[in-house]
Amino acid sequence: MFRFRSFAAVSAVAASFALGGAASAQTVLNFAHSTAQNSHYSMGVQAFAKTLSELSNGKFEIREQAAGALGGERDVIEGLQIGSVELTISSTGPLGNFVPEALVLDLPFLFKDYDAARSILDGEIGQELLAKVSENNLVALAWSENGFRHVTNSRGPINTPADLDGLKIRTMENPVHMEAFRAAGASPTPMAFPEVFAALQQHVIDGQENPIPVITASKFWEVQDNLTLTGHVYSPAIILAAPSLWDGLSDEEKGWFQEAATAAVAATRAKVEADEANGVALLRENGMKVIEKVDQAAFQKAVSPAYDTFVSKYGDEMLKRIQAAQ
Ligand code: EAX
Repeated sequence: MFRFRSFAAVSAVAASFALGGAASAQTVLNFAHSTAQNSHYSMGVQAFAKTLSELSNGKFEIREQAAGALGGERDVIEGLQIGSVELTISSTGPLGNFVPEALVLDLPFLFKDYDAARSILDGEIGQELLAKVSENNLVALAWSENGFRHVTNSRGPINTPADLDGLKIRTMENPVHMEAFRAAGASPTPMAFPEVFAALQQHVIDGQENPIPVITASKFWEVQDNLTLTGHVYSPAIILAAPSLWDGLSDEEKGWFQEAATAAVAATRAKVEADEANGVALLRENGMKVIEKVDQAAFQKAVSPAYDTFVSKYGDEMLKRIQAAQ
């Protein structure tokens, strides 16, 4: 029988039980992402944090680690696998290095618009791909959203694919994107996102490509004069948890995390819509020259060899399912 040393010890223990376990240690979880505070990803993290805190009665506290504070997206995904980071919202850019089946989502001009992308990712195909991700020492909670990617550069206006010729374009660490820009005549330079702003500033690279929410949140107008709305890739994002976190949760707690992820996706998508509505005007106000109308078919043709390379390596079964579903 455990004997308490003093009356004070007895009353302290009794008090903690009397508060319904509220004295149970609060768990602080790092939630990392590569974009700025209050960006589309950040709004998702904030919604996740609020929902989880409410559902868990304050047991779980989310600490947002924005703007690549814990490293680039590839580093953070590796961190989830070893348990040094607990949660992230990441583009699928580097994901294919861990889950090759996810590379199909990075093919240029695959999704025709936001509605089609969201419907497919929220449906059977998306759930199948989330399960595939979770087979690779990761826990995939939900598909979120980065947005349709466009090209910026500091050399001059890009009106046609020929204008990409010889441009040093930073790409994500993604073989499909690198192949697409190589096929179009550019010189793809893979780089972790936290290094991009400085590389543009120092003209180590001429340009980069990202969705409007990232271009605006990163203030790329400070280092890029030209934007062309190519819309060449729909960039999904994904909410991932570390297995070391997930395996320690009860079934009820796992349900809380899933509900929080659902709230996060809604908040991110809402911010993407707001940025899509207002971002181009903001970029123009800050001095960028924006080309809105391009011959997308010409760009689609220029990057199409990326499909041949992809299919030769990974087959076309999932690709055809996604194309047939829209
Ligand atoms: O996920 O690396 C990229 O260009 C991504 O779009 C960015 O980190 C947001």
